[in-house]
Amino acid sequence: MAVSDISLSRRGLLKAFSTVPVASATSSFFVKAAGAAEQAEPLEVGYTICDNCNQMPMCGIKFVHQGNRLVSISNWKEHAQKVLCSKALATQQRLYNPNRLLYPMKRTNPKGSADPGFVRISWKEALATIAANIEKIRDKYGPEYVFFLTGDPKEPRPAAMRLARYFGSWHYGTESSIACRKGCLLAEELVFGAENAGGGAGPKTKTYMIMATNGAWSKPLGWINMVRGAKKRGVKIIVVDSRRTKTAEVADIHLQPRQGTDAALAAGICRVLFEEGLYNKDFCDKWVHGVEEYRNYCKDFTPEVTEKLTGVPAKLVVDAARMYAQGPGSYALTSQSLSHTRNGVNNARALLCIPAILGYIDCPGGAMFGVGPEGYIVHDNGLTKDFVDYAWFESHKKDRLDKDFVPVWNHTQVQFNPNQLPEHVKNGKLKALVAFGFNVMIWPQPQLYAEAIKNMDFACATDYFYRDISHRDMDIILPAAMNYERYAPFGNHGNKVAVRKPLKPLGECKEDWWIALNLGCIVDDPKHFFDGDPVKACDSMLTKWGTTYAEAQKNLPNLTEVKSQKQEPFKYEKGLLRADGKPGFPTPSGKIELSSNITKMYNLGTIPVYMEPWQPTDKYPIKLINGTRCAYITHSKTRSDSPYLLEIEPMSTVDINPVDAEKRGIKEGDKIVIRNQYGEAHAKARVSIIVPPGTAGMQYGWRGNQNSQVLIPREFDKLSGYAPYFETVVEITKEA
Ligand SMILES: Nc1nc2c(c(=O)[nH]1)N[C@H]1C(S)=C(S)[C@@H](COP(=O)(O)OP(=O)(O)OC[C@H]3O[C@@H](n4cnc5c(=O)[nH]c(N)nc54)[C@H](O)[C@@H]3O)O[C@H]1N2
Ligand SMILES: Nc1nc2c(c(=O)[nH]1)N[C@H]1C(S)=C(S)[C@@H](COP(=O)(O)OP(=O)(O)OC[C@H]3O[C@@H](n4cnc5c(=O)[nH]c(N)nc54)[C@H](O)[C@@H]3O)O[C@H]1N2
Ligand code: SF4
Ligand SMILES: [Mo]
Repeated sequence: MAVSDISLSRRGLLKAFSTVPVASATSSFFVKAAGAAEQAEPLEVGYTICDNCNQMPMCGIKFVHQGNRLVSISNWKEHAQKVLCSKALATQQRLYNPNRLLYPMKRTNPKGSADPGFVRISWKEALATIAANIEKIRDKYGPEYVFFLTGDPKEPRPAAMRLARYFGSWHYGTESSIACRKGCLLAEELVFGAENAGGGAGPKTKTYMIMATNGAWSKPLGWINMVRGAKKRGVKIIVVDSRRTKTAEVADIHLQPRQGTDAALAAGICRVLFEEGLYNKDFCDKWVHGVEEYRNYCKDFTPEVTEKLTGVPAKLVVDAARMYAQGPGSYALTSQSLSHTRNGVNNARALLCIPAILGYIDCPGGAMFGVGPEGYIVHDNGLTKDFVDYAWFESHKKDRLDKDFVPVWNHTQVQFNPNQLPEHVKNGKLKALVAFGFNVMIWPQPQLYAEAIKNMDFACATDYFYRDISHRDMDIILPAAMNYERYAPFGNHGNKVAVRKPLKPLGECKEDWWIALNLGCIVDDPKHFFDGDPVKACDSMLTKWGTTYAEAQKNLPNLTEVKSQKQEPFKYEKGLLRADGKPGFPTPSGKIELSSNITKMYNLGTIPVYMEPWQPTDKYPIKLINGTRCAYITHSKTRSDSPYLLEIEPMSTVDINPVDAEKRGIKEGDKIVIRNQYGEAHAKARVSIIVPPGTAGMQYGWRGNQNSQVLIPREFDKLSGYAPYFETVVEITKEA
């Protein structure tokens, strides 16, 4: 049987759906569905966690099922994140999408064939084949020649990382080591020595700076309600965003820098704080390293120079600095946008210097460091340090292939940055890929990465769907159970955990944790893999926190409280931030570092300097922000999986300012072509003031000739190794 990528048209998909007995979110269908099967099994309640925007921790879903059939979903009111968005409602359609991958598949035609000839095989054959292939490579070359990768899905990560660990490969990467929050996390670690993306505006917060995040569309709905609530209480809100977003519309001051110029804006704001004596001198003297160096650097960034570089009016630069200084202030740092330019990490570091010199860190009303149960390190890095043997990954950093490419990343991160995959495969350094939820379109110039994967000795992936562009030249594709059908992982919210009461998987789907653990049982000692049981794997962490999966299930619908560190201010004074227990921050100097000792060590500068981003040219006069988030889309996923969401936007849509549209004779809804020296992509125009003149904005992730990743060059930030997805310049024309 040959499978093709989602081949049904939207109408075809909708038609297919009408035959699938799943309820829509409307109550009329619910009643009908329930009534029709009255004689059969009773209606029961289940609980799970939404995964449709790939964030962690996610929102809770309560669902009604009849036997193994999902009937309806609703807010899980006792959960920490309880208001579901459009993408969550669409997970019902995703679950019963007729194109779901339901069985393990193996390719039967040679790589590169128009039809890969995938045929159904048993789990036994699938796992044995994968194990045999990667063991052969381990025996012949070494375990590090096998590259383990998870895409944006966060839920498979702890199990996948554990598999890499006990297989013996330190080449474990994720979407976050390719292009996501870890670029900003790296900035936070360079400045504070630890993760601190800010947080909400608490009861003691007086001023709140939202740094390049449009949480109205990118975060669970509670976030924008938090911002609106703060505004009502009189908190002064400053939004730094190159577009006029829903979030920016709540602001008291909206600073709208030209894309990629945030380091100049931050230097301009810090200059005002220094010159007017508004910064916290005592805090800086005691706890901040590099103040004089940065202060000297900022001297050139007068409000007028700042205006020239960033486009932000000089008066607003001054007003914003004075307003934010009336703190205590908090902030929210973007998950991704700032990090997706060639100077991305420095742009993020520079913005973090503002709250740092004001002393807004780890104090009441300011930005606190996160706390959690023992060893908790969020799912990105494996849930707990013990679970993935963090220390082992630390000890192998210098063996990793990214050490010359991105030495600062290599020094600070346990995940391998695989953005040079084409080079590593060409040089024979990576020979096999074991992937979980992987999308080749994550990369700039994705065709080069697809080619690299084709040239590997062996490749396999787990996914909800067969994705032609990512999977066609792989050897084995495995069907992953969806969020309604799995136990692992549990959710974590501060001192509470959320477990699930799931359905049985459709077809022969298996949860990612089951797949990773059972593969682990073959290639290594089953004791390391809990005999292949995801619940036992969860219990290895939960028992340390004072509960078990079964106990937490008994508490449903309530979340279960676990032993956890208490949140408290001034942890740095009490020696609670550093591994050695001494007061201070976990940086080399023990202070907040405006001037980084780590970047200095690798001759990559000291303070976060401004670097001019690529400028529009006569030929390519429009700056393209290629990939902002939008409320009803997640990356490449929701395009074909959920007809509800395609109804809202059936094709790639580019925001273009009315001035630019008029110049080009483009009207709302016109088909357009976006071009630059690297390639072209097709889309539809939305004429909108969300973008300023000279800038266009779009979502990435559309397939075929709408794939905008071809427009991005492989030029990487020297600190993070991330691609400049948001920095490109293009021309946009009406399609002939
Ligand atoms: N131009 C541009 N490029 C970007 C970005 C941008 O803004 N612009 N953003 C970057 C960022 S921040 C991110 S996070 C990435 C997006 O990262 P990607 O990894 O590209 O994200 P998705 O499109 O969600 O693709 C993930 C794949 O995993 C599958 N999947 C989903 N959930 C599961 C699961 O639980 N298990 C399994 N086995 N499979 C699953 C989906 O079906 C899909 O095929 O793109 C990055 N690249
Ligand atoms: N609905 C939905 N939610 C999601 C996702 C999704 O796909 N869909 N993906 C999740 C993932 S993986 C991630 S990483 C997060 C990302 O979450 P966010 O970081 O909030 O996402 P973006 O919308 O990409 O970027 C935020 C804002 O940065 C602005 N911006 C772009 N470039 C610049 C610049 O140079 N300077 C300044 N100051 N502003 C700039 C953009 O205009 C945009 O409004 O969202 C997560 N949430
Ligand atoms: S924000 Fe929406 S898609 Fe994301 S986890 Fe919550 S309900 Fe799901
Ligand atoms: Mo991301």
